[in-house]
Amino acid sequence: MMHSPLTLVIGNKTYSSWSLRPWLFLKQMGVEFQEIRVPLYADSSATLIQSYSPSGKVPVLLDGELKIWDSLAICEYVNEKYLNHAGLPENIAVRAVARSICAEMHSGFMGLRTELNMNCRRKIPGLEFSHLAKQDIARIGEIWRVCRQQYGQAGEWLFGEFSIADAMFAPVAFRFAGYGVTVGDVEQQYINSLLALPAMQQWQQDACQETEVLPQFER
Ligand SMILES: N[C@@H](CCC(=O)N[C@@H](CS)C(=O)NCC(=O)O)C(=O)O
Repeated sequence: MMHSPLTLVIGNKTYSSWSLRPWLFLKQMGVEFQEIRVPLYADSSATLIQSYSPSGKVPVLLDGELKIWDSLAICEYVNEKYLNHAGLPENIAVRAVARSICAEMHSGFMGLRTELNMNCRRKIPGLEFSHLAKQDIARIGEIWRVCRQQYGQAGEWLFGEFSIADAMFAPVAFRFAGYGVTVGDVEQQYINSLLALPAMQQWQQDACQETEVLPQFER
């Protein structure tokens, strides 16, 4: 059997939302890869991650000698090199919208990230969130509604077919489910689609097998 040249180095599946994004994109698009898991914030983590990743962060994709770090850069690279661009909408204007929401996710939503950190192992509904986090939740709902309604007719994803944009927003599905965030029908249907993916279920099952507990993400 021929080994795939690709290796994706990821963090703990329980906590590492940045790792989930390219992992899901590769799985969903049928790109084969080996996986190396480096548990985060342990004594040897920094040295080990640095040996793979120039940024000292995961995820990082190894393609032979080439290292591609950062979730979005990995998805874009795989899309160009292995998918003949099938991972983004074909139409240039729609593709620009898809890239805009990927960038918005990648560089924003600080309230959501800090107060609703991803933790695939637990459910804690009923928390009170700050105004900032509520604004983020509302904005994500708006993005999903607009995309589903304007560009999503061809399927169940933000742009119809599964794309990088869905991978970038996938951790939000675990977050909203875990924190019991109430959303509208369109958004809930989209969350259900994400949570029903075999790859998402596999990620969560793997997370539940992990033994590390990082108190900073368990408040
Ligand atoms: N912008 C980066 C963020 C990567 C990131 O923050 N990774 C975290 C784990 S989710 C990490 O490696 N933390 C380890 C550390 O900072 O020592 C991306 O999109 O990949």
